[in-house]
Amino acid sequence: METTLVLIKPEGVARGLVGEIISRFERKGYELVGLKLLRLTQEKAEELYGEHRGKPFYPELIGHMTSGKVVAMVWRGPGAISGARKIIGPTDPREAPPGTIRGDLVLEVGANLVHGSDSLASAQREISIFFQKGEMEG
Ligand code: DAT
Ligand code: MG
Repeated sequence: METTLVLIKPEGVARGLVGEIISRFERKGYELVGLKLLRLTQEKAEELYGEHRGKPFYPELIGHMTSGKVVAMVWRGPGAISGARKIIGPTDPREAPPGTIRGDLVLEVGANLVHGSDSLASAQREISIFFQKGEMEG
């Protein structure tokens, strides 16, 4: 069964939206198989967002991701990778339709609340940044 990494960014924890965000994936029916509250090190933030190194927003992105606690989750279910991205919505909140997390709860692209893996390869890579096999249930 497909699994994907979803990360609640620091502003999500600071705004008290952890429950709101988790409940959207639960209501869809995905199974929560890994869950951690942690503060990202510079190294882990750079590992997660390596594909964006060199882009103008990269320093701000890394600074933001290391600015407070995040919640790392692994969700499992049929089509979980693309399904989670649909629940999250497009990167730019101005493009994100109502009903998506970013459409309902976000104004700024630089504080768009949630990260979700975008492919099978990135899901596997990103899950392994945060979780060892034995830490995921079932
Ligand atoms: P996504 O998070 O939808 O996968 P992405 O991988 O293209 O989007 O970018 C990673 C994060 O970088 C994104 O969630 C927020 C930040 N970001 C992307 N484009 C940006 C921009 N033009 N200005 C500021 N931050 C940006
Ligand atoms: Mg991305």
